[in-house]
Amino acid sequence: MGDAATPLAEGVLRGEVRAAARLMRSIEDGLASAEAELRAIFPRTGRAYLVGVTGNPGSGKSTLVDGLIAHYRKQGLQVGVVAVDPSSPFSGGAILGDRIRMQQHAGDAGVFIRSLATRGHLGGLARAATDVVRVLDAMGKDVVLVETVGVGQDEVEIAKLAHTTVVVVVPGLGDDIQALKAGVLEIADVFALNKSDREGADRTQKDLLMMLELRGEAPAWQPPIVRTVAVRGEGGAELAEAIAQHRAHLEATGEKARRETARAKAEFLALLRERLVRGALERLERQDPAGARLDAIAERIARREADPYALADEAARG
Ligand SMILES: Nc1nc2c(ncn2[C@@H]2O[C@H](COP(=O)(O)OP(=O)(O)O)[C@@H](O)[C@H]2O)c(=O)[nH]1
Ligand SMILES: [Mg+2]
Repeated sequence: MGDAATPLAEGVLRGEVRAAARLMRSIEDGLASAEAELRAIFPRTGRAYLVGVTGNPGSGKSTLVDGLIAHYRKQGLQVGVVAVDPSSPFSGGAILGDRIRMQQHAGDAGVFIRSLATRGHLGGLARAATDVVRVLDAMGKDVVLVETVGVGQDEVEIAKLAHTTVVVVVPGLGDDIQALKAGVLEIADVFALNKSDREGADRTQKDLLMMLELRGEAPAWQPPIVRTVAVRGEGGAELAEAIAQHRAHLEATGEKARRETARAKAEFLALLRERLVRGALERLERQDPAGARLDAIAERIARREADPYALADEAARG
């Protein structure tokens, strides 16, 4: 400890908000200096319980997250929140709305909320989200809630970070329930059927149940469907209870450790891929500092002067 080379890590491990905010900014900006700090905090991470909340825009994710924050704070737990919305500009719509919805917690030192948007992340949004969650973990947050819009591949990647993933659905899906992306359904550990004050909640619940039953052989964990009216705080306690039960299931079956190992493998492979590609591109650049080497390769392939297999082999070997 006391390593002057990683001043932000020192602050983060002491739970300092300012150091955490600065490190998150470096992560989001893709600064190379962030990596040393992340390495320094890594041994002190792995304590936080990660809950993903995913679903379509407007389904009530932020309102539900707000209720969960209040619930966990009442239990005396420290809470971190990462709201990921790649579709919104940094200062714009959804994220600003999220901030307003969660601002009742703004003065609470036991809550840290961070938004992530589209700015230049080197390793992509999933990479940045992983690292930001890690900072919250190192700060001593007991629970970290990750809100993502359930649309793209990036979001499904981010959802895989979580120990428990809550998929938020709303009434009126009706026959369109198939429109729920199969990938999103597969990651659901708990369903929140939000806006249950609206017409069609019974029908949607039935459709969801049927779809779950169609999945064939009895799974070790059947995702419960919790009806909520997030704007009125209804069903929040039941949702937290369903999350707690899923956590107990993961811990009792050894599945929690298996998920963590699977996640570690995916992260290692992603980093390895990134480093190998970066290394190869750097070698190409050294051969031609003007940066024309990559273009020259592309042109040779396009003109059928060389095949991409051979040139990729050559570039990989260096
Ligand atoms: N009628 C109704 N409206 C809700 C409910 N939960 C959230 N809303 C509203 O739905 C809108 C979107 O909510 P928000 O939490 O921002 O959704 P997000 O985009 O998924 O994060 C807001 O106007 C909420 O007030 C609910 O249970 N019932
Ligand atoms: Mg939101």
